[in-house]
Amino acid sequence: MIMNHYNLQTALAPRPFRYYPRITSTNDAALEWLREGAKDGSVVVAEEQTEGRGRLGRKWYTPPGVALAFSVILRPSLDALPQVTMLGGLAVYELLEALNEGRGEPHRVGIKWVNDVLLNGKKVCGVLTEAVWEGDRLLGAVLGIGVNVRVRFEVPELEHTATNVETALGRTFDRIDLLRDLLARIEHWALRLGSAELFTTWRAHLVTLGQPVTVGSISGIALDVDPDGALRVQTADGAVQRVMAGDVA
Ligand code: BT5
Repeated sequence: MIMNHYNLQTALAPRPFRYYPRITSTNDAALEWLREGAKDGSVVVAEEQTEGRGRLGRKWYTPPGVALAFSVILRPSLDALPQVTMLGGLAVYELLEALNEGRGEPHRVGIKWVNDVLLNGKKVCGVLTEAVWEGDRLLGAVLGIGVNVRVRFEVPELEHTATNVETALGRTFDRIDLLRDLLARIEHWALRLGSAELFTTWRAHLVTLGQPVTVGSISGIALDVDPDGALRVQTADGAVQRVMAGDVA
């Protein structure tokens, strides 16, 4: 179903939300709204992003009508901030697991440290958290989530690494239904931000642990994650290094 203000209203009420048929990035609009005083749980949704972004200035591809691109405004405590990204990946993980429950075809869903959700080993979702500060006070955080529902990847750099929900699960989905279910899961975990339960559940679904990894200049075995999200990597000399951010290759 094409998104419009009316059918989103039906699915998202009573949350405050803003809908854009086309926008640079839903995180841009959400960051602005957060500074204007948006309530915790407010949502920005777009049909298309012209400058969707990932981490470190990378691009996130969001063509019109085939993806979910949205941002949720949260007001976590400072201690809970690292869990906002975990929350996003976990909510998408649970949604994808639930979609195939009771159906024959097994599929593998997993979270790749730190922010990718994989279906059958390929990236189906990315999560980008951006925090807003006033001096050293945390005003809030924007949890941006992109899910490929039926996005096609003809571009060479993505065709082997990315997938979409419909291809991987072999059936079609209504994006508005998916968004409604996902927001319910996000709210469930948002109430538990800062809890050991959120961390241990996220950790349990990480496909990265026990695997050989290279993160920046560090190579070794991914041993574990710390509650602040850092990855512990054991290098060949036996030393264990904590990595806060980066890409696992
Ligand atoms: C991410 O960054 O994975 C975070 C993506 C967050 C997107 C959401 S959409 C709503 C909100 N508004 C935004 O502007 N952003 C958020 P990172 O780990 O840096 O991965 C980026 C890399 O993923 C790119 O360099 C590509 O290689 C790859 N990529 C780009 N678009 C993709 C897509 N649609 N599906 C899978 N991989 C993609």
